Amino acid sequence: MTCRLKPVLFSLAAAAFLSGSTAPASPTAQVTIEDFEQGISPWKHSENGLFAESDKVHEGMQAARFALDEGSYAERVIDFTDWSAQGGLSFWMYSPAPTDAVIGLVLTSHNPDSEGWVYFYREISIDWSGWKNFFLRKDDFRGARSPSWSDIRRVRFSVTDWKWVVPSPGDAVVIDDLRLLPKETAAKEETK
Ligand SMILES: [Ca+2]
Repeated sequence: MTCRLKPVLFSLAAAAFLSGSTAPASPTAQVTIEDFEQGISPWKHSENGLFAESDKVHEGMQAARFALDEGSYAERVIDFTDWSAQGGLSFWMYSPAPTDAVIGLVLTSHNPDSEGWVYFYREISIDWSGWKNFFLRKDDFRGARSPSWSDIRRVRFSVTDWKWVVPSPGDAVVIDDLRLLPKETAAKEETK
C-alpha cells in the first residue's frame, strides 16, 4: 500500500511544480520573448526581410538575419503580454560593419480609446560592428496614442513606418535572445 502511494505523491508534487512554473513571471524572473531556436515561423515579415541564421548566432543554435533594405520589417505576436512588473527589454544584435541605417523597434500595445496604431518605439542606429547587447528600460521608449506596459501584443523591427528610418540596401543585422529583464537588471544600455 505504501509503495502504491508513492507514485501518487510524486504526481501531486510534479503537478504542483508544473502549475507553479506556469504562474505569471515575478519581477525578478527573466522571460524569453524570442530566441529563434524554433526558427522564424512565428514572424510575419516583408519579402526577403527576415531569414533564419545558423552561422552568426549569439546563443543556442539559431538566430535571425534582418535585412536593412527599404521597406523591410519583421514582427511577431508576443505570448507574454503583461510587462508591467518587468524592468525592460534586452536583446543582442550583430552588425558586420557600421552603417548609416536607422531602424525602428516597436512594441505594439492596445488602447480601447484609440483606433490608430498604439505602440512604444525607439530608434536604433546601426553604427557599430560586432555583437551589441541592448538593455532598454521602459523609459528608453516613447509612446504613441497612450500605450500600456500591461498590454504588449507584438514586437517589430522596421525599416519602414516613419520618415526618420534610414535603410542601408544590401546590409543586414542578426538578432538573437530577446528577453524581458527583471527590474533590478534593466539599468542601462551597454555594449559588450
Ligand atoms: Ca538563439
